[in-house]
Amino acid sequence: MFAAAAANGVANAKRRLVGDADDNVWHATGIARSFLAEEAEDGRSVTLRSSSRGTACFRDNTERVPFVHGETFDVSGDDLPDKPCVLQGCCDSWHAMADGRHWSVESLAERCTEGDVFSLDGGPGLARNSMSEASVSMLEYLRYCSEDGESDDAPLYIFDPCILTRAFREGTMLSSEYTVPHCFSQDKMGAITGSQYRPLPPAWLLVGAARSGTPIHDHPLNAAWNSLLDGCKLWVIFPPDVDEGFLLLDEGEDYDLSAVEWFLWWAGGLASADDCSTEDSLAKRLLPSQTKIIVQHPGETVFLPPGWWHVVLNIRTSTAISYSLALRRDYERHWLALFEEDEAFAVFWRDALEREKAEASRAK
Ligand SMILES: O=C(O)CCC(=O)C(=O)O
Repeated sequence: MFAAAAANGVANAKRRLVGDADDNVWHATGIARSFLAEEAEDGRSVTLRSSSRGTACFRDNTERVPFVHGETFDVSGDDLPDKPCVLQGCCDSWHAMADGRHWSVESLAERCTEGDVFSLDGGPGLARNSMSEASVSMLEYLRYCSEDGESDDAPLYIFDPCILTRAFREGTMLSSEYTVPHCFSQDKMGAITGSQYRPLPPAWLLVGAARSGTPIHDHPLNAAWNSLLDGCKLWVIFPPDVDEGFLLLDEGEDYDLSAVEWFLWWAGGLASADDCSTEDSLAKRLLPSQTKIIVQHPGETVFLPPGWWHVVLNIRTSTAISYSLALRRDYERHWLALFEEDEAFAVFWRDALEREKAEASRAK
């Protein structure tokens, strides 16, 4: 079914990411051999088991908000919650969700041109530093998900910044198959996208094999929304003022925990099997009380205000769309602090917004 050349894509990507290091580097922790993620029947919790590190249950404790496009929140996003939540209904009419699995990795592989390559992240101890260092076609990635990816401890993850400019083989733009929810349509950072202060685009296509994920990080100035189209994701989200000890960021300069290692570190903190059948799960006992846990299912959109730390694990092979933006209220709240920390950035941003406003009123 797959072209013989396909393996070279992943092999080359791995070489780009870890140089000529022994191939063992991808299997050194043994996680792939010993790891199991089980979703509860009610869809609200995930138990992670690792023979070497223990068992931990993560139970969803995050509010669901029914969402109607054009109605539920103001177009500026001013009345969005100040806490992470899950919006239900944003994706209901999206073509990307038609037939349930329209944007599954299998369907994307069929619909994308073979020559189109997508940026990858990931790899052992590399997740944060490997952004867009290598790329593969969707067909190569599909094969990776069911072959080498199964034995890689922290699998490669398509984290592609070109969703806005990509087309399927038949010419349809990817971005025409979903709609940005109206409350996220006004990005105050749009005026500085592409500049030194916002070099990365705001919109990403994420396609991740089971056990791939995004290591812990925050977006200090930007809100984010992430819609899941296929698969299942497990999120742990900490408030901006969390004690940094919970983030597991302080293990030394070269230490770069992949998402799966982060989750298993917590599992290792338990002496005996964690009981997921009660509300007294791992999260409740070990993590700070404001921690949000989300078991995200297709059609659900996670909303994150700026500054909330998050770590995300693909429990099954998953496809998602991820956007970041500066809401008007956040620009107003954070500008002064930004000015004190980085005057050049703050002034550049303010001036760009003023230019944008002047151009818009000239165009009227
Ligand atoms: O779905 C994921 O892997 C999370 C993505 C994420 O954290 C981000 O885009 O900031």
